[in-house]
Amino acid sequence: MKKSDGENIVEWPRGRLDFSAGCVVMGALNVTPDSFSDGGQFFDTNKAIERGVQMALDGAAIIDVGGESTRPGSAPVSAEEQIKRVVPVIEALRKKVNVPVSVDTKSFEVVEAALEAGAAMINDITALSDERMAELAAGWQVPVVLMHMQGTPETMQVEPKYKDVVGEVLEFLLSRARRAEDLGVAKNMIFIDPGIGFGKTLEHNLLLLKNIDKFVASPYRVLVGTSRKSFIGKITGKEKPSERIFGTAATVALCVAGGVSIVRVHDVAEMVDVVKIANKLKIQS
Ligand code: HH2
Repeated sequence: MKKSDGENIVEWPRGRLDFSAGCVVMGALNVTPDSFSDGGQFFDTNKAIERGVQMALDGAAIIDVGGESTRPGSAPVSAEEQIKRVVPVIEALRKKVNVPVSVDTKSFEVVEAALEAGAAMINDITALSDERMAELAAGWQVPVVLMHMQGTPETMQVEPKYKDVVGEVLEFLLSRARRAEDLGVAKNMIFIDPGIGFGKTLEHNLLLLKNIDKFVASPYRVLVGTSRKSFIGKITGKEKPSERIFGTAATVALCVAGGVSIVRVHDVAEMVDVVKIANKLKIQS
């Protein structure tokens, strides 16, 4: 069941992911008024649905729907409000697209409502801090993304500190992944994510990306989200997230080369091309 055993197709009752070409793209769809990357462009339900459909046409393998911004300094959004934002979008997308729709939330109540509405995957930036979520994932037999974060979005960028960022993040993710397995989630349904930008300085982000092979060498598939993030702006001098597309492309290509299975991005059409080329050029180990 290990990924290294050549299991390239991951299939479950509500979805399927094919890794035989290498990496696949997850489209990030924020049904929020205040996300850092798209600042409310898809807050309107119909606009969000249209964007999700376009992402699938552009080659996204997963559409990740979130109703709460987690940008540095952001305040939590109630479960009730998140449900109001994401459920109509998930309900519509499950009928309109034939790729799995995931829900990006740390709230058990939101996951429950999203699964009822047809979500096929859970993306939890708190890596199942609420263990009831693992039970939901196991019960519904859906994949789960476990992401590392130091602190909370409100405070995480104040003064992130690690002795050994790569070792600590990896150890945390492995212990959460093992716990998820203990709670009944199958190994091939677990994706680990170092959480780029979540309680990390520029140096921390670079170290994690340069050492992504250590995560890939684990028994779990790896997801990475670098898209339009501020560390890219710090290097390129691009203030506006929408000007960070080429910077994002560099990180995506290198993640693919490093063996990452899923990249979470906003610019789906562009990054699908990057991934297709990088998948072909990847030196097979
Ligand atoms: N990054 C963001 C949100 N969710 N999930 C995972 N697994 N990994 C990530 O790196 C990740 C994530 C932040 O990006 P975005 O959703 O565009 O911004 P915001 O939180 O402001 O809505």
